[in-house]
Amino acid sequence: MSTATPATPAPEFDLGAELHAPELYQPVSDTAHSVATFDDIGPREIAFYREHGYLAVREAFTPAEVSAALAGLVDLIMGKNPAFNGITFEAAAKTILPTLSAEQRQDAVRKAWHFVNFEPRLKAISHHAKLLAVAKKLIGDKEPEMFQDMALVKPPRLGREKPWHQDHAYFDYPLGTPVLGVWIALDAATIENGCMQLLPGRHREGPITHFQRRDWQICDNVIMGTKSVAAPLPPGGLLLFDGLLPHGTPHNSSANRRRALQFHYAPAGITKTTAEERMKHFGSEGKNVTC
Ligand SMILES: O=C(O)CCC(=O)C(=O)O
Repeated sequence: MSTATPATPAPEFDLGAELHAPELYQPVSDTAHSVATFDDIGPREIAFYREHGYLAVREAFTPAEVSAALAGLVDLIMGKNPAFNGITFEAAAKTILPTLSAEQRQDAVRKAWHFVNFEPRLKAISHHAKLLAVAKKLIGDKEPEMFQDMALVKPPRLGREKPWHQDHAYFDYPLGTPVLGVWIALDAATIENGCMQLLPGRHREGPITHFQRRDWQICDNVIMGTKSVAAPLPPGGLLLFDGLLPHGTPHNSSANRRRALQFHYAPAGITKTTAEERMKHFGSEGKNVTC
């Protein structure tokens, strides 16, 4: 694994926001199953993905591809494309944003959204031929269509948790649509800086009720005490995961950056359903459950 990327020293932030209970992220193992490259994904790996709901690829992209994607992301964050306004900052940094230098603002960003049409270097990685070929296999040999692009930045010390959830709970696609999440590490992702944690195999249990708490999430009580698998990755490594796989990432408690890209793919041409229909499966209304 390559060295972690430390941040420029930034002011102390008031984290104020609810920090999660440490017991929510207790990986029993940091050995998410992985292969070295896209070329190593054959029928056995596809079968592993179907059974466990994920597969990691340690060296999916070359250092040059990672550098290009990172440079594209940093340019967007630094405001080099004035037409792009898809940056969201960490809530805890909002009040002091005007006092931060451009470099320090980089370490206050939480998310960048909908950027592929503004930044060719990010479009290139999201449409990488080997990635699309694997995506096609994982969604049932259908042409993949990317329907969501985001960068998840999780700044040092400041980057908040992304509570446990199933991505399908956010998407108005009919249940049964094969949704593939692709999470790409641009920095070394470690347990300390908030790499992905997963509940392997639990995608096969179907939708789990979500609640609006720290986020749109699975109830903490459902997760508390459950052993997870962590998926640390080197820069250029990626995680492929099923849209129904419960996953989450803890607060970045380290001094290192954890910048990642996340893309979602589904078969091209799927007709979307409605939010009401989604909530029948993922919402709590009428289900006699509390959180
Ligand atoms: O990168 C992260 O911290 C979490 C990403 C994630 O699970 C999501 O946005 O759905």
